[in-house]
Amino acid sequence: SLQTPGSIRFFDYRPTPADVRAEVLAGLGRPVKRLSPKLFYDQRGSQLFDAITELPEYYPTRTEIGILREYGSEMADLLGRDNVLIELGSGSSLKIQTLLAALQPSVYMPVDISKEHLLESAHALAERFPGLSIRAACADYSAPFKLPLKADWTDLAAFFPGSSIGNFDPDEARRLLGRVAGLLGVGGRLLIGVDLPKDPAILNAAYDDAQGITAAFNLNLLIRINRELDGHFDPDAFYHRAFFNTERSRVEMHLVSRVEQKVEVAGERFEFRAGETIHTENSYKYGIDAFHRLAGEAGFVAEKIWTDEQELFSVHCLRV
Ligand code: AVI
Repeated sequence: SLQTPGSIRFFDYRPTPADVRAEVLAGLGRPVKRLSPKLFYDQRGSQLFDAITELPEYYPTRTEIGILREYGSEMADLLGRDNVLIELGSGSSLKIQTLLAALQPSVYMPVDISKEHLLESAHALAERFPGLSIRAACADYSAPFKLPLKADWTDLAAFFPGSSIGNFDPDEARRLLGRVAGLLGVGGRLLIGVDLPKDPAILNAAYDDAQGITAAFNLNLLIRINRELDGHFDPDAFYHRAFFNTERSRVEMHLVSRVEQKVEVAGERFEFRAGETIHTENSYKYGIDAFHRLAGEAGFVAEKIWTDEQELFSVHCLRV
C-alpha cells in the first residue's frame, strides 16, 4: 500500500480493465444488440452523469440526499458508531459527507474502480474530516473483490447509495448483495439506496429530460466506441429512447437506429434495420417488498426503511 499525507492509505487491487473491444463486439453481434451501462462512464460520460444528477427531472440524487439529511442520526443508531464503514462506489462524496458527521466511523473505506475518483474523493474528505482514518481500495465491486480489512475488525457496516443496485439484473444484484453479506459477516449492516416504482410519467421524464442531457449521455457511448475502437457510428443516425417497462419494473434505455445502415467497428460490420435498437441500460425499480425478497435471498434481514414524503426513493438498513 502507498502512504499518502494525512490519514489516507491507498490499496490498489488492480481491477482488471474491462476488455471494451471484446464486450462491444460481442454485444453488437447478438441478435438483440446490447451494450453494458458500465461503458457510459468515460471522462465525458462521467461529466454528463454528474449533470444528470442536477437535472430538475432526475429526482433520485436530491431525494436520497434529503432522506440521508433527515434521518442520518437514526441511521447511525442502527449502523453503530466507531466502526468500519465501507462505501461501494465512492463517486458521490456529497452523500457520505452528509452521513459522516452522524456516523463517526473509526475507519472509512471507499471502494471504487476508478483510481482518480477514489483519490479525489478521499482527499476531499480528509480535508473536511481531519480526524478520519481513510483506507481507500481500488477494486471492482461488481466482481468478487478484496478489501483492506484487518482480521480483528468485526464491526463492519457498508453504504451503497444511488440505487446503483438497480443497474444490475436481479440475478447479478442478488450475487453482489450476497458477496457484500459475506464480507460484512453476521451482525454487519448495509445501508442501501433503492429507487421505487412510481408513475411512469415521472420515470420517463427522469430518463429523457427536456435539455437532452440523458440523450447525450446515452449517445456518448457511440462517440466513445468511435474513438476507442475505430468505430464508424454516425451519432446523428441514432436517437435516445427511454421508457418504463412496467412488467419488469425497470427503465430501459436504448439507442434507436433512424435508418437501415451498416456500421463498421474495429474492422467488423454490423447491420441495423430502421428502428432497430441497441439496449444500453436497465434501471430496476424495487418496491419495498420486492427489495426485501431480493435482499433476503442474498442473506440479509430487513431492519428499517426510510422514504421521502412522496415515496419516490427508499433507503434500507439491512442486517446480515
Ligand atoms: C447510476 N445509475 C443509478 C443511474 C440510474 O438512474 O440508473 C444511471 C442513469 N442512467 C440514466 N440516468 C441516470
